[in-house]
Amino acid sequence: MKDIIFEKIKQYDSIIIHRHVRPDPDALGSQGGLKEVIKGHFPDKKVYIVGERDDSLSFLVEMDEVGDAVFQRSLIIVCDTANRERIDDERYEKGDFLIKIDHHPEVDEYGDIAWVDETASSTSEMICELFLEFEKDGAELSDEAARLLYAGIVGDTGRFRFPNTTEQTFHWAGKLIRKEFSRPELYDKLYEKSLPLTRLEGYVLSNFELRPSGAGVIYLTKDKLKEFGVTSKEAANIVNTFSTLKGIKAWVFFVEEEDLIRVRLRSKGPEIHHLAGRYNGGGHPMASGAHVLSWEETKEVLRDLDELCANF
Ligand SMILES: [Mn+2]
Repeated sequence: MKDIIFEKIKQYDSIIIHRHVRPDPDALGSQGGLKEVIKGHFPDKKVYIVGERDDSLSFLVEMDEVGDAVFQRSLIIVCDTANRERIDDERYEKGDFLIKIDHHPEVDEYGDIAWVDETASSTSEMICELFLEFEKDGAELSDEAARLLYAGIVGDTGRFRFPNTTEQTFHWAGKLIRKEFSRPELYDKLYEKSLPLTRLEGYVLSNFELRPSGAGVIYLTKDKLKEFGVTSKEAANIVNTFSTLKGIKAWVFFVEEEDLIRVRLRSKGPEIHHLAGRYNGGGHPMASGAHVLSWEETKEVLRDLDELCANF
């Protein structure tokens, strides 16, 4: 599959790379890293990355402006996005040829070619694998590509702590850190927290519930977020805040937004992605997202999570 993708990249003069909405470091790292890899080896090609700007992660990479007309003659590559609804910038449909590169469980088969590897820690790790094709052709990995891919791997593995971290992950991390970029600076920027978010974290730690099943739960209403001056998206950064609690198996953050309640699920035990799938969501076995439309419905989610934890 990697060789076919490399051939496709060779064929096109114009390539547009997408990723999922509400990007995380892996989405941006794989997207930006792939652009760097292609530009590094094929400097004459036009390579663009698209999607909404994310202020908190703009230190990683900035998006490009691309006119509608460019899409028709372009190869489109979508990184780190399991289903079509989550692709940022729907103009991906207008492209000449579509490639999906992803490590989430396959829930929506899209693309003229799809390379899905659930055993990869991150899409950034997959881009490292894809780089091997470039290397065979004489390519060198740039420092900037290494910085971005490393950030993506660090993001999706929780700094190499999550069980998705494999020998391959360390192999690639080892290669990437030989390049010139500051890891301390990268970590500082990835994990810095604002004062309001730190205060909210204090609130979460004091108020979450640990249930007899081993499930943890916290409710963050719109009013609560407003009181602390934190957005729902920012609150996503503290979803692991009580993960080290003794006896906890899985947990959920219910975060109220304008017209829905976001369900952020994490686990150290039972697989929770099927549960997420039943509530308009999906994701990885140990990290998933979903949403419901009422507080009433959160009770059903919690009941399901209790059952998973009790049976684990
Ligand atoms: Mn990812």
